[in-house]
Amino acid sequence: LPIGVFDSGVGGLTVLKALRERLPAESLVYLGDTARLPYGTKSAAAVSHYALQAAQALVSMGIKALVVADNTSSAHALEALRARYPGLPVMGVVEPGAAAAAVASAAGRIVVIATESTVQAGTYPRAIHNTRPGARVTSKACPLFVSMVEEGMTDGPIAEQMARHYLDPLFADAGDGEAGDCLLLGCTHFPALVPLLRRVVGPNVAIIDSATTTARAVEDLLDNRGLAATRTPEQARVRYLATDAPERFARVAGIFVPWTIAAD
Ligand code: DGN
Repeated sequence: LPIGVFDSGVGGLTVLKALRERLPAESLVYLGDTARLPYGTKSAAAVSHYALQAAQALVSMGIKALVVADNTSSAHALEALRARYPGLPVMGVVEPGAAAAAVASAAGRIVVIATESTVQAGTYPRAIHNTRPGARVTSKACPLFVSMVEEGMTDGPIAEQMARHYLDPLFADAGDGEAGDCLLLGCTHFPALVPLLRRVVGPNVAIIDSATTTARAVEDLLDNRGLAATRTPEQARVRYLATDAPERFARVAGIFVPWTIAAD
């Protein structure tokens, strides 16, 4: 059976890409809920409702594990999903990203950037404090980054101005030792901005991408449960489903993955 990967839209392809790199022998089925995106501006109740429906669609198709690539759904609905499917391994992006940031941050001054709804949920700070109770966590909603990336503006003067608008206040070193020392990317779209973000925050800030940390966590989870694929990478299949506008999905996908996609 494949691993089911769910996102509100196209951005979760950053997680799918990390999964393919880490677990090339696994078949994957990706569901982007393009009909109802963005989740990032919606209430906890709406996001949870959507996430449970999307998970049900994947479960009905037959999957051996569920990866919630969408940060907003992971922030609001992970416990509900685990409770609904007790026999199914369910992995979100918040726990692996938070744990990696807690370890990578030298001084424990972590800045989480995410959608408004993820920030509101407070799940990232809670998860970071589970690993590192003394960390100072600042959360910053960066909603404009999402549309900017979907427009293909991952660098250049406008993108840089936007990044400085959001991040300079949190990373500018005023000499008081208060500047952030770790930037946690708490949204599917943000890995596409890494070269720009690196320039803006400088060389000494650890940048943690929850897509790659999640792929590692999924590998461990499958190994622990004895569910890892026994086939060869050539036999692995990847399928893409979108709940609306598959043409737009396929087009915007090019920003996130270097291969061509046809969505059903
Ligand atoms: N996939 C969403 C997230 O990771 O929070 C970003 C896109 C959105 O729904 N706004």
